[in-house]
Amino acid sequence: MRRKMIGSAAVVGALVWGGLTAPNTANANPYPLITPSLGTAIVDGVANEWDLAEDFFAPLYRAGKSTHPVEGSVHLRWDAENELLYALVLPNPGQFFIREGGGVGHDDTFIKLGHSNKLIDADAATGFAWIDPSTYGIYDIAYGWEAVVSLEAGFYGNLNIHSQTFADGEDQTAAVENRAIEIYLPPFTPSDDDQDPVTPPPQDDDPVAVPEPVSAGLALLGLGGVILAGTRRRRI
Ligand SMILES: [Ca+2]
Repeated sequence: MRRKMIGSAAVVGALVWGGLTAPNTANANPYPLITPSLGTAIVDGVANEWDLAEDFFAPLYRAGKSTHPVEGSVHLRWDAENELLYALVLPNPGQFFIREGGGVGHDDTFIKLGHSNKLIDADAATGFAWIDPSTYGIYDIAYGWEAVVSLEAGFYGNLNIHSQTFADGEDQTAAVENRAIEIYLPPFTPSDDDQDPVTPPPQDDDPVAVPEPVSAGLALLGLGGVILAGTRRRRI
């Protein structure tokens, strides 16, 4: 019986200990593999602020099919505080995107949720910029593009990024896999540096003094107790 009680106490102790020391998972990211880099960018058609490896998010496939050739890459940064998603979309090295011409229009270059909720396309007056635009035969071309869109934090299962590229001698659709990939945009959580410091209560440098009369009174009470105890002891 005692062994059992000891065992139970040990289990309870372990639970308490575990509860006190378990990592705090309340703010843990549930989707780390589909979360873009955190940060911002400048949508100006110059991509030198991007880290292509660190910010890589997904490939672009011909016709949006992962069994087809890769035609480019999507790089993303998430500004959680302002709920802005920045994108850098690039063709393969040596290739280019078609801005317009040959049946391709500016509305063929876009970021959508699903097929109909367009967040931005190349016609946008702000929040979109081509990289190194020029011409090639009948085409207006560019070597990539930057864009920024406003999105609420959360999980999306249908991010659709699309551009037209030129490969194997003709224009090709380049899109994320199945034109719908998952992405998680974590909510903004202020870092410790952003929080207001806790102001400690004012401290009085002078030590707290015990008033003299009280101290004297306590001493007299103590002396009285000693005398009383001695008196009782003599009577026994
Ligand atoms: Ca830029």
